[in-house]
Amino acid sequence: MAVDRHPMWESLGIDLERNDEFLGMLGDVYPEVYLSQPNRPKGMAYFDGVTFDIHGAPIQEMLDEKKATGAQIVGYFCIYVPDEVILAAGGIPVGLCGGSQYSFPDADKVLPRNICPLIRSYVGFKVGKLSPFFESCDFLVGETTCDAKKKTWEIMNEIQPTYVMELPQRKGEIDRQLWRQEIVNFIKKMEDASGIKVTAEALKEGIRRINAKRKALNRLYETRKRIPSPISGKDALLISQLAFYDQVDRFTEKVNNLCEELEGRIKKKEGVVEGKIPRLFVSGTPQVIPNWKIHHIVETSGGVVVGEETCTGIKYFIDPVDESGETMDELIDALVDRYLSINCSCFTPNDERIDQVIEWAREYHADGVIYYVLQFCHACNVEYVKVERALKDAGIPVLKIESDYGDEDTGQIKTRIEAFMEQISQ
Ligand code: BJ8
Repeated sequence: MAVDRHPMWESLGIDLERNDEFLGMLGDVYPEVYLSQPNRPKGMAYFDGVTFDIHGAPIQEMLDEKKATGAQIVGYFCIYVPDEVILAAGGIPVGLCGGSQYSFPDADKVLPRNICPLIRSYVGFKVGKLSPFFESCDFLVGETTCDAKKKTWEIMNEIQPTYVMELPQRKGEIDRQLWRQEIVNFIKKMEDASGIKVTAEALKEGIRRINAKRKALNRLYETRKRIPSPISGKDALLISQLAFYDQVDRFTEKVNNLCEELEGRIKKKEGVVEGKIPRLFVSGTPQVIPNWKIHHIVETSGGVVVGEETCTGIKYFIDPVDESGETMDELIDALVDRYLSINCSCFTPNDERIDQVIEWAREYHADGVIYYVLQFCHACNVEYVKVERALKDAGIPVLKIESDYGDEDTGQIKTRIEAFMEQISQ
């Protein structure tokens, strides 16, 4: 029997009526988008369960851990924030970006409407008291990436304590020094908040645990390189999205279990869909749960998404942190190196990202790339000029889709994606 989560939500001050309404909507959409897919791997049952109880079990688990150990629950919004440090101070990291338009009216009370939907969504969840993740957090960690996020932290800090890491926008030596100092400062912030001294041993263990998670995700994505892919793009995307919410070690184990099943399918040359179908690779802005729009359109139009270059994809798990260091200095250097190797559009120049898109599109045997831009993400939008040029030079077809979280443009996007798939299938 399902556990009644209302007492827990009430204790967190959640708007119960609207939370029920939001979860009801999710409960209506999920079967249509996910459970209706044919030939799903059995291992997806675990991830379905997490999604169905997304505002329940993961929250209760965090609150129980906090009660037992005094762990700080730390909300973050960008993959540059090193969750290894949060773990090393006995904390619980949780990703808080927003993927739903449900909370837009709440955000509009404190922010202009014409901003990136990802930001508008998470601000709305906070303002409207719609997210038990937010309400469980001791503090938030923002970062100086795009302008919209950077300025939003000032507003967020008026509502919930928000610590900001200064991320450089170039990758020279001076930038490296700045980022190193920012990681040192963040360690101090975690120590002050938790009352726990971060030792080299604890940091090494945090790195080991997050590396294990990244390795499991990498293993999952390796299976998607196969023709035919043993898993749908929607299912793989869901797992990448849940990586920001689920308990680290159990999530790692469940992803590895699923990979065993997928590797078994590969041995039997079994795909999630049989026959030759267009393979698409998605590049661009992150797709936060429950934003499954592009994948759903592709996979209900006869194609399959075989990889995502985004932060809810390869960028999150590629390149583990070097675990060989023994001292704090060595481990911090390893964190600096690894995190500065992420290629966000906020950096200039950012040519490594363009090379990566081409390299990964090839590795994943993609027939074409969908470049997905959330409305008002100027960095990602402008960077497309160079990405498009490079992809065309490499002979890889590309389609740019700019969209937000609404459904109004679904029909138009479907028509464009269908035409694109037809063109690349010839
Ligand atoms: S490393 S992509 S998670 S900043 S989509 S809020 S950039 S306007 S999410 Fe991001 Fe870190 Fe970069 Fe990744 Fe701004 Fe663009 Fe919105 Fe964005």
